[in-house]
Amino acid sequence: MMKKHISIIGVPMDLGQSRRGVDMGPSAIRYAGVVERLEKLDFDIHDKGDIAIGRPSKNEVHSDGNLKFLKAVTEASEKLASVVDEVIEAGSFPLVFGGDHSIAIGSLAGISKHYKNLGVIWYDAHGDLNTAETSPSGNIHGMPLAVSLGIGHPDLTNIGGFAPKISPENIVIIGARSLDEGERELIRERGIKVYTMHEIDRLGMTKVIEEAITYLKDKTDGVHLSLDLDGLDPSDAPGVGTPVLGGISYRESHLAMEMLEESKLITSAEFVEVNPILDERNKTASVAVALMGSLFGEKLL
Ligand code: 4U7
Ligand code: MN
Ligand code: MN
Ligand code: MN
Repeated sequence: MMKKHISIIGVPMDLGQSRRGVDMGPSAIRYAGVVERLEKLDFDIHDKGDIAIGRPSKNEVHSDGNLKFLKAVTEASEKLASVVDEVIEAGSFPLVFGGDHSIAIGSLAGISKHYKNLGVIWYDAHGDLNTAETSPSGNIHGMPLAVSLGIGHPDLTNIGGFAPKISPENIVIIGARSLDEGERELIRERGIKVYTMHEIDRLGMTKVIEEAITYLKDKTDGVHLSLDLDGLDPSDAPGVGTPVLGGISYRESHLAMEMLEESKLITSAEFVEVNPILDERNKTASVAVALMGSLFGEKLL
């Protein structure tokens, strides 16, 4: 196999949610040794540094209805989309560090240009399928999957100049245990595949990932992994803004990453919602880095 290129892109964004601190996620992940770890594997790592995130003016909080910091999130998404686009254009694997999950709007905009049928694995306690109309919080980090389906404010759905970025039958959500009513409706209406904690407990992670791979393999030409650290149980990943009890374990997550690596299906990835201010001694960033190790082929023996 040719030595592959991974390009790291940090997105110090925290305007998609209300708990400040997640903007320090990229630093925490780098501090946990991600570059050194992945360099030990068969990859050339190019750390492109962080995208510049503009600070909004004081009166910009509720800029548009129930969409907090719409303008700043839109600008950051456009920037990220073009950086991700360049990285793929150059033949490198985009590995994006959040920042809150609103950054997936930009990642998916940049990535999906390059695929006819992009698949998405959304590893998360939440569906992130809200719109301004259904969101209980107005936080855009609860909306990126809906936005990528072309549902939501046009400033967001049209990032990169086209919509939608993905289709509902190419999505697999894994780890869901906190869904709002509007999200449930959207899941039913569009027939989105969801493995809630119930299915993970009942089938086991092995079967869940096997099924997800089978489901996506033939109909997609690339698969983006969007991993929200709150998909894991808060005991394993305490440094997140919206923790939900009863999550995926550290070990199940490793297994999932190892199986995805074996499948050779994943063509881009992002690790989001690491909040060092809420963390215990950088544990959550370290978990993220360990999972990246497995995703990129680290082996015990
Ligand atoms: B995350 C929530 F209401 N659904 O929309 C919302 F529960 O990216 C949470 O998955 C969203 O962390 C969590 O505000 C977004 C809430
Ligand atoms: Mn391109
Ligand atoms: Mn999320
Ligand atoms: Mn979440």
